[in-house]
Amino acid sequence: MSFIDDDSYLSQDISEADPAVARLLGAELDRQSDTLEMIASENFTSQAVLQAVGSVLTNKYAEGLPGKRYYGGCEVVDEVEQLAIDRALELFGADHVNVQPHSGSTANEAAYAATLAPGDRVLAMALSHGGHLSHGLKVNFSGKLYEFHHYGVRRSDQYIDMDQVREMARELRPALIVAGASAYPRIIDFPAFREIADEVGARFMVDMAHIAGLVAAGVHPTPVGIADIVTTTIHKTLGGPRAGMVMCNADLAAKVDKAVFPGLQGGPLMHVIAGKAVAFGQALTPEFRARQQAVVDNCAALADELMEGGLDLVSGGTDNHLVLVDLSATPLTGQEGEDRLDRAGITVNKNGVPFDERPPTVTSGLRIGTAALTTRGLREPEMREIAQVIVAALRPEATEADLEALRARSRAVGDRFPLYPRLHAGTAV
Ligand code: DSN
Repeated sequence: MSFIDDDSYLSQDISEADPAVARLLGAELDRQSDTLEMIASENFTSQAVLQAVGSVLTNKYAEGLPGKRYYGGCEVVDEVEQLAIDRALELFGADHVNVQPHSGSTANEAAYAATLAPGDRVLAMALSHGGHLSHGLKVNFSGKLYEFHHYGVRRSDQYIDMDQVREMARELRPALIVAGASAYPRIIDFPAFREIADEVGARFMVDMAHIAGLVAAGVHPTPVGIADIVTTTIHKTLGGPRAGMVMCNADLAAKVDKAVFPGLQGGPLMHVIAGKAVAFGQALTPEFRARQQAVVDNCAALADELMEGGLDLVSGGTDNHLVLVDLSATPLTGQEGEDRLDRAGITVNKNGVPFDERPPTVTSGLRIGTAALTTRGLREPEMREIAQVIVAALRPEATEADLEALRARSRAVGDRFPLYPRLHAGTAV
């Protein structure tokens, strides 16, 4: 039997092996194509990354690091991981990187393990002001293992309150200060954080997950070389596979590597590390840098048009890839806003706004990002049109029929920018 006639367990196409899952994969491809994806932490990764992540590297155990593994047969995956490491270092200019963390949370866990002892004091941004659950939320491992305290944004302009950061740092003398956010639309002043950390003798960590692509392209100041340790995901603005990594100064290298393995993880996901290598290679190109600039320009155009339409934005605008719409002055909650935009063909998430009086399950805000649609090819004219759709959908008097018409309008915008045409045609592996 020739290979191509082989219909054994190992060679069956998913459409034969598991029609139920195959149908769902097709349905999700259609959903992503037929709607406008504006969740600020999402992106479309390249077909090349999808191929790497769907490769035979998923079969391989490779506990350890390149050249120092606990398994045989690692000569190929050693080269893969070394490529990912070399490209990450070229992209961000760090002393050291560990590319094995499975996620952003694991990367943060490793960074804490490398810099803290259980019970140590940490100062980080409050989740309710735009931080992240792995920055010390009580029900998260971070909040259980370490003594987190939280700073926030000023009521007056909703920018990070650096005076509060300094006062809290002086009073609490934390072992670590963390900067980084999942819902903050402004540039973070890393040198100002560093100065405070130095004054109180704290280590300084940055979780740049949301802005990593902007940092790689030089359209947001880099924390690398300023912070002792920098964590990120790979799949947000950076546009790679769903995963994380940790970069650090040379003095923390061994601690970071040990924290990741054997501290937190067993075998690294070599197929995902191959996807990281591909994504970093793509991020080193001038095309990627131009696209990251477009992400920011698109977001500025979106913000401008949303405000023109009468919506309030947290901090009055944006410097990066996301805006936070504050619905407090409208009759709508964040949940209702999310539902309405969903019906209008635009996918976003409800999000708390600073000093929100509604619970996190409802919220008074919407987080809207431009990374995914920019990758898909949309530019400022489309962003302005989408902002008009958003404004119309959030009008209190908008009816079901209006939302239906807006959905058709969103679909028409998206249809001008086909997503993964080769996957739709079934010609890609
Ligand atoms: N869940 C991510 C986000 O949406 O920002 C952060 O991990």
